[in-house]
This record gives sequence, structure tokens and C-alpha cells, in this order.
Amino acid sequence: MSFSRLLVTFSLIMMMVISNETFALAHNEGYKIYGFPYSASTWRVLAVLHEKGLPHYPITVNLRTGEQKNPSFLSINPFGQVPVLLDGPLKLTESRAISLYIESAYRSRGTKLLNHENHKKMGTETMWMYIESFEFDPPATILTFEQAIKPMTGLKTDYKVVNETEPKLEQVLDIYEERLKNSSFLAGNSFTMADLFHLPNIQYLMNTATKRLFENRPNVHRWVAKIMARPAWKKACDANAWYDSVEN
Ligand SMILES: N[C@@H](CCC(=O)N[C@@H](CS)C(=O)NCC(=O)O)C(=O)O
Ligand SMILES: *[C@@H]1O[C@H](CO)[C@@H](O)[C@H](O)[C@H]1NC(C)=O
Ligand SMILES: *[C@@H]1O[C@H](CO)[C@@H](O)[C@H](O)[C@H]1NC(C)=O
Repeated sequence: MSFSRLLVTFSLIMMMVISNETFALAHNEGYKIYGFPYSASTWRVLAVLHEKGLPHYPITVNLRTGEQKNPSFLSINPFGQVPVLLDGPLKLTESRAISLYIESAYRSRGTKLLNHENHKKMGTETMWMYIESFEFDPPATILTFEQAIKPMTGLKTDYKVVNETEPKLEQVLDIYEERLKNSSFLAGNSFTMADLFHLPNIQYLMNTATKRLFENRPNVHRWVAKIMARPAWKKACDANAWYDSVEN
């Protein structure tokens, strides 16, 4: 065999070894996600995984049958909630914490969701992530629960609660409307984790009467349309994509 033939053969074998290793690495070290394909908090984590182009191994916890309160699942998350991420022996709960963990492990892969290297940008991004958690999420979660989750489980929407909660969300959206006058996204002119964190509640609320609060505000409406149209988001909240992914 000539030297060049030998080199080609050697390269081919090396390529097979390397690609096999990449596959083995992804398989052994890919994240396992306990979740449910209709769970808004699960969607948050899936959106990050899809933005980063990372494989994941879903484990379905059926919230409709109350599987999250079975002793076997409570031993995984004593709060009885999804999502839960497993990275080898590391176990994390809380969708936002999981999202930040994935982003910090894969800063330069796929969509850059935070500007870790610029402390001023990072400050603004962190601020908007907390605004989501402390200002937007509380009223948005109540409105999602009353109008989207309750009807799915055969419970009746309490319109008194809806009526009391909508003005609280409006106060928040008025501030967003001002902010988005000068900025394409909440933390600046690119899509960041701060925008992504809002998507799960918005997804549910856009199918309820509360939709009008977003549509009545032109800048908020433009922002909502833009972030909901992201391919990673569409995949995140597509139940078929959850069931179609590997090792379910
Ligand atoms: N703060 C938690 C909330 C998790 C959460 O509320 N999960 C819901 C599904 S979206 C759940 O597991 N509900 C079942 C239950 O509470 O029984 C997070 O962001 O991960
Ligand atoms: C909620 O508000 C709507 C519109 O203002 C009103 O028609 C409805 O009666 C209210 N429902 C309750 C239960 O307060
Ligand atoms: C928003 O943009 C306008 C026009 O570009 C500018 O005059 C105004 O100062 C900006 N406001 C803020 C809060 O940055």
C-alpha cells in the first residue's frame, strides 16, 4: 500500500473514531430532562436547548395523571414539579436556573443568550430576567392558570380572579411598551435570555382573552410576534417534538 493510500485509510478510520466518540459523548453526557410537553416551565428549558442546538433526552412525567406527586418522582424533586435536569450526577430544578446553567456551559454555541463578557450588558440582561420573574410572571402565571390550565383539566375559570389580575399585568406591559419603543428586545437590540424567559406564559396567554393586552400595545405586540416566531421556540412548545426526541 502506498503512503498516500495509507494516509487516506488512516484518516478515514480516525474520522470514524472521532464521529463515534462525538456520538458516544452526546449519548452519555447529553442532558436528561424530566418534563411534560404541555408544561410551560419545561418549554423554557427546551427553548434554551433548541437555541443552543443541544440534544436532550426527555423523560415524560405525566402531570395529567399526577405522576409528579408519586414517591418515585418526589425523590427526584421533592417539590413535585417539572422540569428537572440531570447532567450526570448533577441534578437541577427551576427552569430559569437550568436555563442559565445550560447557557453558561455552552456560551459560544448556537444563539448567544447572554453577554457574559460585558458586565454592563450583563447587568441589564440580569435586571430584565429578574423583572420577568418578579413583575411579569406573578400576574401572567395566574392568568395562564385560570384561563388555559384550568380549562384543560376540567376546572372552571374564575373570572373574578381574571378581572383582578389583568390590571396588574397591564401595569407591567405599559412599562414594557415604553421600553420597547427604543429597543427591539428587552435588554437591548438582540434577543436574550430575558426575552426567552417570557415566552412560556405568553404562549399560553395568546390563546386567551388576555391576548388583547399584548395586541393593544404596538411595541409589545411587535416584540411578542418576533420572539414567538423563533424556530427554537416553535419546536420547544410542540408536543410532537417532545415525543419524537430520542430516548423518551
Ligand atoms: N418555578 C418552577 C415552576 C415549575 C412548575 O410550576 N412546574 C409545573 C408545570 S409548568 C408543575 O410541575 N406542576 C405540577 C404541580 O405543581 O403539581 C420552574 O420555573 O421550574
Ligand atoms: C369581569 O369583567 C367583565 C368585563 O368588564 C365583566 O363583564 C364581568 O362581569 C366580570 N366578571 C366578574 C366575575 O367579575
Ligand atoms: C428613545 O428614542 C428617542 C428617539 O430616538 C429619543 O429621543 C429618546 O430620548 C429615547 N428614550 C430613551 C428612554 O432612551
